Amino acid sequence: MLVLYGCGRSRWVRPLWMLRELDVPFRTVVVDRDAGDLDAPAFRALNPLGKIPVLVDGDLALAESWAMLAYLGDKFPDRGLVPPRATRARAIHDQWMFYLATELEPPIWLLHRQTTFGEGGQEVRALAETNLARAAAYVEDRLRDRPHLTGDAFGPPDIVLGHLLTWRVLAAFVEERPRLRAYRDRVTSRPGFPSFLYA
Ligand SMILES: N[C@@H](CCC(=O)N[C@@H](CS)C(=O)NCC(=O)O)C(=O)O
Repeated sequence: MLVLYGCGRSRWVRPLWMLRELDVPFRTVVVDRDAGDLDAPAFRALNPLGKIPVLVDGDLALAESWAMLAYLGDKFPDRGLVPPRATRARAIHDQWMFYLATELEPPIWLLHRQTTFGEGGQEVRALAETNLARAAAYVEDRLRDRPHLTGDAFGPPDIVLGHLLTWRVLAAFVEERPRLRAYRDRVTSRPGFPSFLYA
């Protein structure tokens, strides 16, 4: 059986959401970061980086939430959440995944680190805010005439974007942008979204 390690509102929300959307059997292992679970040798054997999420499928222990979404989509092709490989639809899907990974998440991560842990000075913060505004404007424009990032169908890019838009550090930013706010509310209203983590 598939086993997913993680906790809280961390990036494990992404594969957890995906598994719930796929409606396939899986088991979760909730780790206690404060208790040092991520440093335990057994966990480091799964992910030497000591980070969550980790998805275990037989003898495969997979790190990186992005890879998990693609793997799960390909593993359960009949669910139709990830388009078949080497198709136009898959190319667009992958384009959005990589855009989110390389252009949108990094400035949000920097803002999170600075706001929460005081890392980086004002220059770093200003750069992050500029890059965030640019990437978010592109995403907002994309959502102007389609309900989801790749078109009509909901998929992994929406899982990642939906999750990013729930980050506390973005609360005010999203509130000021009605299209992003409506999108976030719509995708996080899906039954697959692990709303119990946000109660
Ligand atoms: N690029 C990785 C990032 C994984 C990551 O940084 N996870 C964080 C939680 S969201 C973590 O485990 N941090 C270590 C810690 O909390 O001690 C992914 O997308 O899965």
